[in-house]
Amino acid sequence: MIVPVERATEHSRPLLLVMFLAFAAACGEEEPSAEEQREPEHFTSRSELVASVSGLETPESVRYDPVADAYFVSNIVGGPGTRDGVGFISVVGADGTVRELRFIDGGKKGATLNAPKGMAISGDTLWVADIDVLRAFHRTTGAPLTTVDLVPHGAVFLNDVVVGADGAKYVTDTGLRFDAAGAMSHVGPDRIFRIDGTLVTVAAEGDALGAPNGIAAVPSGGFVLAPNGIPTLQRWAGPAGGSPEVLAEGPGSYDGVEVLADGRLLVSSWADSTVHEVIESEMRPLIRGVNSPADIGVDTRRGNVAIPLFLENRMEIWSIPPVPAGDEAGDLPKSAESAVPAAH
Ligand SMILES: [Ca+2]
Ligand SMILES: [Ca+2]
Repeated sequence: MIVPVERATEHSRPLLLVMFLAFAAACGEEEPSAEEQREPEHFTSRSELVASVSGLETPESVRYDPVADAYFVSNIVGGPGTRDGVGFISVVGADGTVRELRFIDGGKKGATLNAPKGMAISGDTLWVADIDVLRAFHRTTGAPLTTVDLVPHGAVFLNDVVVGADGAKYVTDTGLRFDAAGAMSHVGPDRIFRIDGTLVTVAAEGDALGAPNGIAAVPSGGFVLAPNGIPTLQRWAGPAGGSPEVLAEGPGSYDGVEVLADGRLLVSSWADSTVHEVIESEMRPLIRGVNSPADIGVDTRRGNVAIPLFLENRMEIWSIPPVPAGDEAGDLPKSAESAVPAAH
């Protein structure tokens, strides 16, 4: 077991969230001791804390908008699978200043949001995964634009969305269900949907996806997948590329994944409350002590990473340090670029 469910109960966390963790725990390996969960004294992060942003409500995902120089932050408010009509999207400046807490607010101005999670920006459209639909809003006004209903395609628990090199949207389906009491189960099917205009197809499906959570596009083509249910970070060439392959092994219970300009990857793990960096196929801790780190977002202007702390209703912004000196020697194959063949 890797996530301390008992500990969460002690702290009177909502049952839903405990159950959310329970899934991660059920899929993990060994539960770290309380000692291991604390910041190890010998560990000195190369990252520095830039800001801590409070006032959020079950923040699940962060997406940086380089045009606005701000982060969008999705707030679930309530259960992650509950169609309660309550949820909102915040705009937070790059320095951590909340510009507009409820930029898009479920139930207001024609907007519907139930349990918003992953987001992607395409032109002036902000796409938001919301349980079993993909919603589009205007990036600068927040006005609702359109909704792509994935219910007819069997969507269960949409989690993250990204725009691929081909311009289509790719959405992970973690395959989780919650009953009336808030108990969670993984029912599958694990899927990645592809949405091209109004055309929806299943681009990947099967247990090999390991309850897919985070997805990031690699500039040269293909994707990196951060599964919730297996400890393997994966590379996936795309719809024509077959099954995902092993990219790196780590603690599991992954949520967000980002590809950096230098080819490194950042991936968050609930299992050890850490954001890891991946250089080639090696995953190692970069930022520790971040409790329930959900879907991270990277400020590409400054080289910062924003980490939503799902269970703490806040977000932290940390600096991303350069590649360690020892790793600069030689021709360092870039993690993502080398692992994922270009999709042609
Ligand atoms: Ca909600
Ligand atoms: Ca997620």
